[in-house]
Amino acid sequence: MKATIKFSILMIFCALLTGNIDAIAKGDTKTETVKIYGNCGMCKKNIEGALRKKDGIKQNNWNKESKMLEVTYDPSKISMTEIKQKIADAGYDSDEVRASDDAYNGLHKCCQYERPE
Ligand SMILES: [Cu+2]
Repeated sequence: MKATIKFSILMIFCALLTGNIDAIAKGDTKTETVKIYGNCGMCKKNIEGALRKKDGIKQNNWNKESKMLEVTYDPSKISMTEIKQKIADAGYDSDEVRASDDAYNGLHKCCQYERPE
C-alpha cells in the first residue's frame, strides 16, 4: 500500500517534470506578421530597436520594401497590442495602434512616412 502511494507520487512528479521540460523546449512562441508604417533603413533600426531585449520578444524583423514586421513572441509574456504600442511609442503607426503626434514629429525627417488615415 505504502509503496503504491510512493510510486504514484513519483509518477506525478515525473509527469510534471517532463511536462515542464517540454514547455521549455517548445518555448510556446507565436509568430505573426503585421504592417508597420515606415520608410527606410533608419526606420528599420528604430522599429526593431523598440522591441529589442523586451521581455517575451524572441525575434523581430521589419522589411522596408513590404513594410511588414515579422515578430516571434511569447504570448504569455506580451500581447500583439502591447508590441504595437511599443512600436507606436517609437513613432510608428500600425493598423491597430497610432503613434502620438509628438513621437511621430520626433522622427528624423527622412523617416516621416506618410501616415495612414
Ligand atoms: Cu526611416
